[in-house]
Amino acid sequence: MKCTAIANSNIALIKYWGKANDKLFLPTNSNISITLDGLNSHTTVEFLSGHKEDIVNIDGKNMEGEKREKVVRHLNLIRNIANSNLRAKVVSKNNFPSAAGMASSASGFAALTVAACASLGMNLDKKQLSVISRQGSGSSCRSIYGGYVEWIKGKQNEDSYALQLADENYFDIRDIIAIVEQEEKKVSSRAGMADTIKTCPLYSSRVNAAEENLIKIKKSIKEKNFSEIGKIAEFDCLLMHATMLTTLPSLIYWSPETVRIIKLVQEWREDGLESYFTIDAGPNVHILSLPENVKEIERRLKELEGVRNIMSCKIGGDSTLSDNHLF
Ligand code: 2P0
Repeated sequence: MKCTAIANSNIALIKYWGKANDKLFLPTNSNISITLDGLNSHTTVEFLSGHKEDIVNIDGKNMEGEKREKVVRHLNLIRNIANSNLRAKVVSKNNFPSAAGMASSASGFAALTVAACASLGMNLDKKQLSVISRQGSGSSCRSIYGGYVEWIKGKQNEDSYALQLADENYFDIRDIIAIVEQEEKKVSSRAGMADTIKTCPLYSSRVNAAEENLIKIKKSIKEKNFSEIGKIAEFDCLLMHATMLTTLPSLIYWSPETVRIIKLVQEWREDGLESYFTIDAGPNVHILSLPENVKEIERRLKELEGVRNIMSCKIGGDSTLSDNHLF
């Protein structure tokens, strides 16, 4: 059966940066994200008899090497669960620049999981889908859900999963993304976080702080307290980047434009334009704000020379199946 799924990307407010178990993709700390409306991966999967190999086409290119292997490994996991040995054709499109700190692996593996499991006739609930998706790429387990999402770290396979804290209509905050570079990053998140765990002397302090900040931000989400949500998200971002900076060899994902925008956001805030930044493993800056400030933030970003593109996102919904097949 041919099945298609669409999944949105997400931006973490409390970050995932490191695995307690590399094989199972168990994170060292529980983490929280918001799902991003309109930044999505759209993926069609069909399992066919008579094929010798999986075909993986992403954004119009047939994948080879490590990128293809990641997808094939995930298909193997799903085939194992479904007790199938059929090979698959996978065609996927992202509507945003991949691999520049835009978390294409999150939406990509969530859409792949939903489409592939449906294609093999598995009738799974969202929690089960998040457990499977997590093993393709950790942050993708959060993209199974819309809204405000927690990934509970767990101790073994079945108890490390995502759950929805609140849906996309609960509290309207926006993510205005300043794209300063569109190129693929030199060190992948997967390799970077493994190096950080091995070499960063600050690592355990940040994990402890993340667990405390997670409790605090859940309270702020419950109270719909944007100022607290923003402050905690910004602080956790800086804590994560502190561990990246103090990894050997050093992981500096920022560009000069990144630092410029960080400082501007802090100045804007002092002048009454309330906004907070968060940054993934890349140079682009996500600016969190309330709906009434979006236009003004976009206007100010447009004036900056180093900003190549601006994308403003509402909080998005769950991953879904679709009839809009790509082949
Ligand atoms: C996050 N990132 O919480 C953090 C913040 C990047 C910085 O999750 O090895 O692509 O596939 O599990 O999920 C990026 O890590 O890594 C990530 P794998 P993934 O969004």
